Amino acid sequence: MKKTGAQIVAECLLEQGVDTAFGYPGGNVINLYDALFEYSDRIKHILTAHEQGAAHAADGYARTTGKTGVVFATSGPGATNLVTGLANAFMDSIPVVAITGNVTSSQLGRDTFQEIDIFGVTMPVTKHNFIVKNVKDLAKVLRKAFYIAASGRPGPVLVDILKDVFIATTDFETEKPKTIEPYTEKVREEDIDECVSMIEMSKRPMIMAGGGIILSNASKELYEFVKKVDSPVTQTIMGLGSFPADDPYYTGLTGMHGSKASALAVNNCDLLIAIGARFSDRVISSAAHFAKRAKIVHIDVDAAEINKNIKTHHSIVGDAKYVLEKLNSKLSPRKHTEWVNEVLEWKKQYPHIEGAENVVSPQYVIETVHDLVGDDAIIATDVGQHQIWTAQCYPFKKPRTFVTSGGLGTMGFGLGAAIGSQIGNPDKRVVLFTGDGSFHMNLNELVTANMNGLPIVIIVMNNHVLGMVRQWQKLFFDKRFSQTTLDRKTDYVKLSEAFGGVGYVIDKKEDVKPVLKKALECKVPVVIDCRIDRDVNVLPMVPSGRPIDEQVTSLD
Ligand SMILES: Cc1ncc(C[n+]2csc(CCOP(=O)(O)OP(=O)(O)O)c2C)c(N)n1
Repeated sequence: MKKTGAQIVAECLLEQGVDTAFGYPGGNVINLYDALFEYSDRIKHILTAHEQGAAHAADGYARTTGKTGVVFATSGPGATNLVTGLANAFMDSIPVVAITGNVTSSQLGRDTFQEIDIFGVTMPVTKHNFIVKNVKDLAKVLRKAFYIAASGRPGPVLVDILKDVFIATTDFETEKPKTIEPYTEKVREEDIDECVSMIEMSKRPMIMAGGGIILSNASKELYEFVKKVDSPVTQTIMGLGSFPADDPYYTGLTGMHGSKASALAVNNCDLLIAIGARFSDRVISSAAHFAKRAKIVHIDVDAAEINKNIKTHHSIVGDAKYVLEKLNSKLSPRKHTEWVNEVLEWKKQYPHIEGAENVVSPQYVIETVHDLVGDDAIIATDVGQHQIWTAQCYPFKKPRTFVTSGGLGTMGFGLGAAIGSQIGNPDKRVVLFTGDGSFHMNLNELVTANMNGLPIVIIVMNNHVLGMVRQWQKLFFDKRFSQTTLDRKTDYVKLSEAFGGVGYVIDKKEDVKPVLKKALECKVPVVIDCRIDRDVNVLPMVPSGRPIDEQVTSLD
């Protein structure tokens, strides 16, 4: 049947099971938006305030639903506004398909109004990208884009489509999407056996779970593996929720702001098994000192990650779920009582650093939120101290309940991501912890949350400073607080009301629970101005490049 390019885009989305997309219209996607009008009963379009917000929303939607997020933008500034969002998804391996319009073929290369080589611009921040100049290629390219975004190591894919391609017509037949099989090609029986025998020889094993566990839906298999190996387990920030935080084997977060127990366990184990983790600098700090008494086994879907940041002794390239299933089937249960007890003792000896009593401590606020919303809620964050406090003390128990910008560290990610999470999970509670700096970057998206009646609870951890940078200035720059004191005059209650929502203030400890309870009863977005002390630090912390067990535990 003959269809226009614009209709083909919509048909291909339906084919891929897409029922929700985020975006913002403009001249070079006007034909696409015109076609979407006809599909509005099957494809829900969420109009954001800004394309960056749309990209973060598509990203949050993908993280929490396990589906591919979709975002549309027009050419030029619309497309460039997506760049941070795409880079963010790229760094955290999140499947997103971005569809942008461009000028017509006859205008291409003439610095036409709103012309930008978005294909070139996004090359380093996408897993793959395409430019479509002929309508006959469109369906094939879109199908490929969805396949690439979600297969192997997921990531964002951009499809740039010339305006005349949206208008031109061609024959179109629906096709069943290619099933995405887990990546298993490189997993050899000998590799599994080698890993099993390394585990059998180990007396002090340690497991490090990364975001790859969540992406491959391997939490159940990880749980079985941990119990079988009888090993303590730590998680990277991207791995949070892949293993239940209340399990006795869990030693807490790893890395720069990780727990002391995790750092000691990593640096005293004789076998470190990292699964779906990429040994980022935030995790290993100094490669020379990381897991220095251990043989390292790296299990990852991306062969390019092996030996990139750390030299490993053995690796298995493949889908985490599949590899863990294999390992579990071959492994007989081990016992490492003495080692596990030693690690548990560290856990007792070095509990995570609590906030001060009788003040609105961020830790208390975060723990109280958990008490009120339970284990199924989705917790999003922005970037800064509030993000790390959340990662350290929110007891995540389930995958896809923590939404944070791990790799890129994007301030302004949180609100868009929370919106995408709530749209994708209408029956779940979504709470956003943000900082006064981060929130101001993209608070325009309050309009989207309100327009769509999303009951997101937004907790601004208001310390009146760019806390994380200020903390570094305290430690490394002799307290010269250059441009990190905000003291903004924003009235968050009025701000929220201006957008159609509700606002509350928390400025003493007794307010925390009642205000949160009231906020959770609202059916509209709520902004809470949660006033905390500007001198609360994120501790422990490891100065960059130092061994992870050389933690700073006080900045005074
Ligand atoms: C877009 C962007 N710009 C700058 C930074 C650098 N940065 C990292 S944390 C931080 C401070 C965050 O302040 P705030 O959002 O108030 O959170 P807090 O640390 O106070 O909890 C800054 C400026 C960043 N991560 N992202």
